[in-house]
Amino acid sequence: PHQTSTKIAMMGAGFFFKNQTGAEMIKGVIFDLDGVLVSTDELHYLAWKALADDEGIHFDREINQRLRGVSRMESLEILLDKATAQYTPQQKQEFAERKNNCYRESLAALTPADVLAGSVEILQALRQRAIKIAIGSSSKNTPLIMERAGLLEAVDQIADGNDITRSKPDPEVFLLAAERLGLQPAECLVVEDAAAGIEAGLSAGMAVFGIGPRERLPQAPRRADSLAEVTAEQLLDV
Ligand code: B16
Ligand code: MG
Repeated sequence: PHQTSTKIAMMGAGFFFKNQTGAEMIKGVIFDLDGVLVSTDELHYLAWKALADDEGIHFDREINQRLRGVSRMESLEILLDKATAQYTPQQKQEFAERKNNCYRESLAALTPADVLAGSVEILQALRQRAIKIAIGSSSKNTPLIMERAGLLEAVDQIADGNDITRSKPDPEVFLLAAERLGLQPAECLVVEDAAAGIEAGLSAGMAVFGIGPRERLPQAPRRADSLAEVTAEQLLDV
């Protein structure tokens, strides 16, 4: 009898946490940072471009698109695809540091005005609905960006490039964000602008919402051009 009542209670709990479509109820939203809440893409581009120009390597905005959501060292490897010379690991480390110093200098000028349209409204609307909010970013500069953008108070937890060993499309950063929110992966929704991030969210077993053009995010089950075009209800309606 005890087993039966436990089973009924568990079934009841399961029923309670599912919506009409049978999907898990979303209790937490994990936002990617660059390209979703803040537009730092141009600053990344200018810093990589300065490095490439210094080293006489061809680099343009089209190649830059491939760096979206990709870690710093992986981004450097993509940039070096066009290089004719071979570089030692020490030289690569120095290149990455040089790019990062240039990028961080430009972040000093970042202000809350650089927060992308619709972000603050969505964050507030989610808070009002008692939805937990986390950042799941590949960037090791996340703490600086969050502070400069004035977003630290708007989120409950942060998981970023400093916390992980495997970057997107590996799900590590999103699984860590969910854990820090105290939620199961199936209770979380990931909001991402990069194909690698969509893949990471899906393999984490989370609901996923893409921000950006369809051509860039063919794997995204749902998408919008920007957060300004979606309401909190639409985001949570999985
Ligand atoms: P950093 P996200 C990513 O951030 C950027 O989209 C990507 O372009 C960048 O290379 C990566 O962070 C690492 O950034 O050099 O600052 O550690 O989109 O995952 O928030
Ligand atoms: Mg991004």
